[in-house]
Amino acid sequence: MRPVPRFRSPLRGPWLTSVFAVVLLVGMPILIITGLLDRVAYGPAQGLPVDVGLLQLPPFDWPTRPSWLFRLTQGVHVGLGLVLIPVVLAKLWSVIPKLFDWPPVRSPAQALERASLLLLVGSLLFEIVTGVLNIQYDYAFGFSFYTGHYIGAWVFVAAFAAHVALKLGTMVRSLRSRSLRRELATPLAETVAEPPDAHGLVAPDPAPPTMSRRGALALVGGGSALLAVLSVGQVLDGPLRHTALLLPRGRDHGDGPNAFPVNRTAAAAGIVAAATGADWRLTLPGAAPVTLSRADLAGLPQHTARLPIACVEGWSTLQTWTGVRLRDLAALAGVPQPASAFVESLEVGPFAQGTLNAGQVLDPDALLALQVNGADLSPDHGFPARIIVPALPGVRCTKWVRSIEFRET
Ligand SMILES: Nc1nc2c(c(=O)[nH]1)N[C@H]1C(S)=C(S)[C@@H](COP(=O)(O)O)O[C@H]1N2
Ligand SMILES: [Mo]
Repeated sequence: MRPVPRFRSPLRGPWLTSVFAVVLLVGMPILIITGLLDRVAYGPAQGLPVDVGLLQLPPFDWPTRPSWLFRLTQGVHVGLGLVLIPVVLAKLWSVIPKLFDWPPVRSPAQALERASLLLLVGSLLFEIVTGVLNIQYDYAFGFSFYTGHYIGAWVFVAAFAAHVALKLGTMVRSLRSRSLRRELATPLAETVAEPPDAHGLVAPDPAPPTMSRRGALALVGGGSALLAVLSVGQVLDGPLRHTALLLPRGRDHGDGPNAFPVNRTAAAAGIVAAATGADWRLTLPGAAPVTLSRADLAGLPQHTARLPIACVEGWSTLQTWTGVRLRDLAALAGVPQPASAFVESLEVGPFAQGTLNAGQVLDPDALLALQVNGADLSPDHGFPARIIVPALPGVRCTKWVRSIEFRET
């Protein structure tokens, strides 16, 4: 392949590209698997707006144990996704001459390789942009984040698998061409270009180095470390939350029992005080519908559990919730062994309803919570009552609950 004279960095070459590649080869499968698991956690019952056809995952019931399961898969997915961004950008920089490969098509095989690269880079940038915008709350795109990010992920998985199959041998050979330990000991003054390569990555007339290879690796690693430090606070509670500079909801939430992140405030959800006052009733629809006031609920046996809320945006928090067990409500409604429960909120909109599977209803810590940390729920956290279930994605922990229908089939 003809090298492109325009790109003259003496650092560019198959070895450096392969170092970034091997990091991505380890990181991407973890990112993909945690992403798909999160999708399963949302569940087929979540009623995704678009039918994804063959890309539907085999539905299995997301478990309720360990209670931190979703907190882990979601935290790893968002955290690792952020940390890998500098590596992705560095790897793209390292292969930039390939984008200017000329003539663009020389053989059917090479055309196929270029097309797969276009899909690979395109889908990866799409996943990064939609993912980052989602955790920053900016649902700026005109399509559903869940569907877009999911379909983009499958395009990426296919292109990534093809790319690994085509390049694995080259990567291993290139990694063996130099010693990492020696590179880490090589200062700027002794930095020279890699020998000319068959891929056209190495500049034919390299410019003098302005940075050593170890400097370049430190720059990329430092970028990743900085992203890690700025976002880890959102998944940890306590004072570290103040360091979550990248996350708009990750930081300060005042004092008191209800001082933890709010996804959407009561005002933003259109919940008016009149609807949650003395006239509020919980309805359990069925053959003989049951209606309960908040005082009725408070008079039932109460159970307390320490459970996380983990949001798809990446933040999470562990709190102590008190309320009525969902399985007690199911028994009250005359459906002691429900196959599912359909929950509706006072709110109108995309978060207004959700379905729980049998395990999520029957878990002894699955609650219709009335209190958190010993105080009544605040309006923003779902007063008069909200769903909280171990390992259930935050988005399904419906606030301002109006009715729960326990279903036999
Ligand atoms: N009715 C309703 N319930 C809701 C939401 C909502 O917008 N409306 N947001 C969900 C999301 S995405 C999350 S992460 C949790 C957050 O709960 P919190 O705001 O009490 O922390 O509530 C969930 N329950
Ligand atoms: Mo969320």
